[in-house]
Amino acid sequence: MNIEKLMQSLEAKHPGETEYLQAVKEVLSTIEEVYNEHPEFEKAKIAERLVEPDRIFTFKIPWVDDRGDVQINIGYRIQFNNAIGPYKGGLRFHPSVNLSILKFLGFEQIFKNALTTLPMGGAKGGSDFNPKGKSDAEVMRFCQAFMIELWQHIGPDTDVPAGDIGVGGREIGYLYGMYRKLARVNTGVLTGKNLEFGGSLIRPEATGFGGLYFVKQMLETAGMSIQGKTIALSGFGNVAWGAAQKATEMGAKVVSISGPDGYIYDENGIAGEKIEYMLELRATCNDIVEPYAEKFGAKFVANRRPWEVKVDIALPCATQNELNEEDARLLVENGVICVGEISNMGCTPEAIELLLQHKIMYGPGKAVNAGGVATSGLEMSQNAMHLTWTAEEVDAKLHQIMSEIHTQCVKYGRESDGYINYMKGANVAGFLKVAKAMLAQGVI
Ligand code: 2IT
Repeated sequence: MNIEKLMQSLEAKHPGETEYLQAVKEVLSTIEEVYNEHPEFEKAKIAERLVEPDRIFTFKIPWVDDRGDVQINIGYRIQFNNAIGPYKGGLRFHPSVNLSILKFLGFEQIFKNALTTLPMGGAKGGSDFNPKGKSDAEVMRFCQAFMIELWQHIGPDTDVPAGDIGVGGREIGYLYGMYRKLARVNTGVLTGKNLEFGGSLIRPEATGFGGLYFVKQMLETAGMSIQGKTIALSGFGNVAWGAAQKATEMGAKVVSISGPDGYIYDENGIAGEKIEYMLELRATCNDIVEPYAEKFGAKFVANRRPWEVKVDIALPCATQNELNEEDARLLVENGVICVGEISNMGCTPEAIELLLQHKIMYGPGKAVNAGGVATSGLEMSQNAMHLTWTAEEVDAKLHQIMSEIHTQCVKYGRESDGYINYMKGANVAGFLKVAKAMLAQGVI
């Protein structure tokens, strides 16, 4: 494989799609070695076929706001690869959403979903709709208008969307309601549903829980314990909430959360009612964390990110490229031992490079945050069987899946000096599964 040539041709075809090109480059450069050991991959042009989505839908979403004004947003669904199972991946509603961001997320999802051991292909979608400050009725009308366009392209065995940033239980409910009305069927077409209509226990917590199961195993593999460690989290959404719960339960101390306005440093630890307060913060729809400082007497640092705090473990839980080279340098200087991306592509390539150079344990999002989509896969299984599992059953399965992902990362990521390159391990393991499936099914 000639990565340089392939990247050049992608840059020419998709100029300015920086996040997408970043995600592709990372995967290609880590699978190069194994790719070249398999001439059949080259012959079937697996890499060239993998980097282009199967298809992309873009559509206009007109809706009426509470003042009676007409609003217009753009909607997307990117069906990237379904070689190992139905397209699967979340919907993101955020003003930053564009084709590049959704293509990077869809591309990552292929490998993440392959790692979960469940039969799910990769997809992503969303809209530039900004949920901030919107009323419940506006969110409902927007979700309904979004689904009027999307419903024909999805289904329980074709493409199963879910949540991502800006899309939680409320939005999934409104999307599901409109799907059900249009398609006239009740099926597991979306995951992240409420319990009353086919949702799974543990799904809201799953990304954070899975992330902590993975990080705990990383530490244990290096002969360390998570007990008593300090943790910096970014974000204050579903993912940070689940992560804070599980980290606290494991005996670690979470000292930060963050929002677009800055970060909270709580040296006493964010536990108990303080974790539940994150839900309240989110419900206000103002997208700020500062009120936490006033309520609990903690420190608020405006317009900065929490990576300047001295901690043992840093867990980005907010969005892509939220931890850059300078942040990584600060973390290393402050003695960080592990950085685990619970957000997708949370670290910039320069930050990753620096962490690897210093042999810091680094877990990439597609392994560390795979518990979310894995539990979505478990929701699909329950829907297909028309039954529900207990929280204990789902949690046990999630635990098992995270452990298997860890094993795969170690298998393909261990270097000659014993250091485990989890990025390489995750990319190679995910890639091999998808590549073998594509080979076996011919050129299609
Ligand atoms: O990035 C992710 O894996 C998600 N947003 C969850 C996707 C899913 O289908 O549950």
